[in-house]
Amino acid sequence: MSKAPSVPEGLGFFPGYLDRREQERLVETIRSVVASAPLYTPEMPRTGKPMSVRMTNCGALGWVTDRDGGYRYQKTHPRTGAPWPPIPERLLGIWRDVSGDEQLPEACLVNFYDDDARMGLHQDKDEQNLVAPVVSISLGDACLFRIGGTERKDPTKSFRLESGDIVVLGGASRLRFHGVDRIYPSTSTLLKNGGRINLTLRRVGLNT
Ligand code: MD3
Ligand code: FE
Repeated sequence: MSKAPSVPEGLGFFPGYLDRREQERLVETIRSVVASAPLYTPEMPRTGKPMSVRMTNCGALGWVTDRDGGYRYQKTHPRTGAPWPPIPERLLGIWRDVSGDEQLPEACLVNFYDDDARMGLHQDKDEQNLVAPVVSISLGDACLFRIGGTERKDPTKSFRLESGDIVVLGGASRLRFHGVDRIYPSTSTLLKNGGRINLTLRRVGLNT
């Protein structure tokens, strides 16, 4: 006898990993990142269509996209030209605790979703390193997260991600298509003005 696993292979789902106090501390930490590296509106490659999610980064490298340059990692903020601020020690600690990876992340993408923002189904493959896991931290309002297979047409499963949840995408899940279908407004009191923050910690370069 065998049955299909209820969580896709290679996906570590840790609901409620961060308690309220730790979530509040992280929000303060992210506020200081955003104070030096402001959220901005990224553009889709080629069309220049604005994304609904606003973004910034911390770490040696940050993920950016615009009409002319497309998806890429770079060392500086696309609006201010300044280097990204360092990844706060608190986030490195979470990475050490959950990633199972020996090396530290080089990039932390900060996604901010307002009530109407969403993220279409996509694969994360702009990293040279597609072996290291990605660690995702959710803060603020809940969302409906969807994850499929390695082909766009593969069947998908949906999960509600709540504030304080951590997802580790490794192994067979690292190249799965995934996206955020919707935000559930006013489902958390963590962010005074509402919305959802997602942090993704990543290794970008090859392991040395
Ligand atoms: C599955 N962010 O930034 S996090 C992204 O909630 C991104 O903001 C979403 O997709 C968000 O690229 C989803 C969960 C996540 C992150 C990376 C993945 C799922 C993943 C990489 C591979 C497979
Ligand atoms: Fe992604």
